[in-house]
Amino acid sequence: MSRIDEFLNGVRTVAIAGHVNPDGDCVGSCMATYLYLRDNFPEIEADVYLEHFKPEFRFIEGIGNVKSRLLDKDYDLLILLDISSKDRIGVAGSLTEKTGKILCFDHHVTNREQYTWLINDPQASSASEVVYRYMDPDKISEKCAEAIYMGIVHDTGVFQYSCTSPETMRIAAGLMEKGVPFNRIIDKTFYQKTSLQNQLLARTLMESIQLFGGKLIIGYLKNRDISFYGAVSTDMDGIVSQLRNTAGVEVAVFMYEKEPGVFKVSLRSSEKVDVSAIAQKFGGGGHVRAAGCVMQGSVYDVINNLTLYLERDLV
Ligand SMILES: [Mn+2]
Repeated sequence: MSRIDEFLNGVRTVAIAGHVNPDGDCVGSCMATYLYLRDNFPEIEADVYLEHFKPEFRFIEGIGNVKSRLLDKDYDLLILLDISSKDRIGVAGSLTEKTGKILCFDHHVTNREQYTWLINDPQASSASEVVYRYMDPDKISEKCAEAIYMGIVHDTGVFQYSCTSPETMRIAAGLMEKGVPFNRIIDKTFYQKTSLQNQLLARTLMESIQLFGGKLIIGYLKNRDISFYGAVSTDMDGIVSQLRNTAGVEVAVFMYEKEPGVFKVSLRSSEKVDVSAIAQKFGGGGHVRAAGCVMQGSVYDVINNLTLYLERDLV
C-alpha cells in the first residue's frame, strides 16, 4: 500500500501515539497524521496520545485535543510514529495488546518490532518524512504541512545532520509551497531557548570533560542540580548537539540523572562511530549518528562503561 488512505478501509476509530519524552519529530509526525485524518476523513474518530511536550509546540493546530491519559475505548487501528521499540510508547502502550491492526511509521535502525504493517526507513531523516511519503500531497493542508515541517526541522537539526537527503529538501520545498511559516517554526521551536535551558547548557559545557585526545566529550547533570533548577527533561534538549559542535569531537555524550543512580544517556557521533550499536549494548537504541539508553550507577560508572566500548572506535 502506498497511501495512508488505503490502510483506512473499514476503519472508524484510530489511536495515534508517539514515544515518551516526545521530541519535535514525534509531535510533528503524530499531529500531521491526526490533521491528515481530520481534514480528509471526517467520519473517522481519531485520538492522539502524547506525554508532556515543550510549550513551543503548542502552535500546532489541534494540539489542544491531545490526550495524556488513556481513554477507556477500543480502536480499530493504532498508528505509531517514531517509537523505535514498544516499551517506549508510554501512555498508549497497552493498546498494542488489544488493537487488531497496528500501522507503524518509523526511521529507527533498531526497530525490529512485529506489527500488522511496519514502514521503517532508517535512511529517512525523520518519522515525519516517512509518513509524508504515505500522504497524498494534494490532501495535505497548510496546518498539516506545518507539523511535518517542524518534525523534519527538528530531526535534521535544521537540515544540517547527515540524515538530510535531497529528497528531504524536496519535501521541505513542497511544504514551503503550502505556505508554512518556515522561519518562525525554525526560530521559535528549534533555536529559541528559555533562560533556564541556557543556564543548564552553560553549566553542562563548563563542567564537561574531554577524553581520547578530545575525540570524546562528556557532559552531565546530576539529580541535585536538576532539582535545584526545577528542570524537566525537555529543558535539556539540544545540549548534546552543542557538545558535539566542539572542534575535534567525534562522539558527544550527555547524561542526566533522572532518579538517583539512573542516567538517561544521549549519544551523538560526527562521522565514524555507530552510536546506535553502543546504545544497544546498554538496552537502548536509535540511529547511527544519534542514539540513547538508560544506565545505572554513578557518573563515573557510566563513563567507565561507555568508554570501554568507545575506546575501540576512538583510540
Ligand atoms: Mn525521529
